[in-house]
Amino acid sequence: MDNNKKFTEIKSEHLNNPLRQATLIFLVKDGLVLLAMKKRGFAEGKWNGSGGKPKPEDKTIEATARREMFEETMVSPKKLKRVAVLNFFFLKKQDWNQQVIVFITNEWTGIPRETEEMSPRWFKINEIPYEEMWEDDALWLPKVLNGKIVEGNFLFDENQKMQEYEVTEVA
Ligand code: 6U4
Repeated sequence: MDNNKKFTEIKSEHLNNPLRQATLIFLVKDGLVLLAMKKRGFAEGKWNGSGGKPKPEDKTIEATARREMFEETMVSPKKLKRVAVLNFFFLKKQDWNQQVIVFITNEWTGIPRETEEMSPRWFKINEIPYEEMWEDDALWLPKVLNGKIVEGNFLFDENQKMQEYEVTEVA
């Protein structure tokens, strides 16, 4: 079966079987964006926003986003703007399938610090190191940094190479 057909089937299966969720937050100010290098586990060695999976004590996905950001970079975001809902499907590693809710904020308290899990660094928005990030980021991050709200679906193979994608601007 070709990947395109498979992609359509995988997406429709998940209409009745919601994906587990995860979060991402990007701090943005004065033409800079905070990225963090993941030091261990899933996505080790990639620059990304800060985030992770819900814990039972999180009442909302926004609470997860705030808790993860504080644990990983010691920063507490103020108002969060929800800018993307991204569904990631893996052909061979279905336990990696996830829906990532992406937020941006330009107000926070605290100064980003290195923690056991993440090493944060400010990048100019026009110097984001897309070649050292998840392959999908180049497709949606420029849009959300430009004020767009997006939805996306992405299919990856077992080597974390993207096979299929669709990104839609919703506002
Ligand atoms: P632990 O168990 O603490 O290591 P936790 O931090 O809860 O894990 P983790 O690291 O598995 O969760 O969360 C995955 C993180 O990776 C989330 O912030 C979402 C992000 N993510 C997953 N797939 C992504 C992708 N294709 N592109 C992207 N971010 C992705 O930009």
